[in-house]
Amino acid sequence: MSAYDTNNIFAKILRGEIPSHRVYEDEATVAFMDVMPQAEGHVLVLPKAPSRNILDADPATLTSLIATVQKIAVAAKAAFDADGVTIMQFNEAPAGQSVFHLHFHVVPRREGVPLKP
Ligand code: D5M
Repeated sequence: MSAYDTNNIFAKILRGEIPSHRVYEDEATVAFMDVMPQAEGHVLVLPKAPSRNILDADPATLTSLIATVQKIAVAAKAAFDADGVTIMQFNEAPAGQSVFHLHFHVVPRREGVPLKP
């Protein structure tokens, strides 16, 4: 597995070098809107700690991250009046990862509405 690249786009967002629509932040985690949403209200949740993906993340990072994922899932479901929430997370390019800073996708879902590709 490659090393963490400090110039990945989410590292730049965390450093404030490029803009994002931030919806949540605490001492360990950040959440912002996905620019290519697969459904209305698609949020990305990531740790501030520099993990490439779940394969190199330490347990403390994962503990705080999953707590924020749950908070965002509950909030997004309510905010978008959704019927459910899809949570996705990809590790390395063959598995679908395109930005190499650990993140979870939190996607509010409505009955009968498929995810956009
Ligand atoms: O998904 C990476 C996700 O990151 C993908 O859904 C698009 C999104 N993305 C890419 N650039 C940005 C910026 N600048 N702001 C917000 N969202 C962004 P992956 O899980 O790596 O396949």
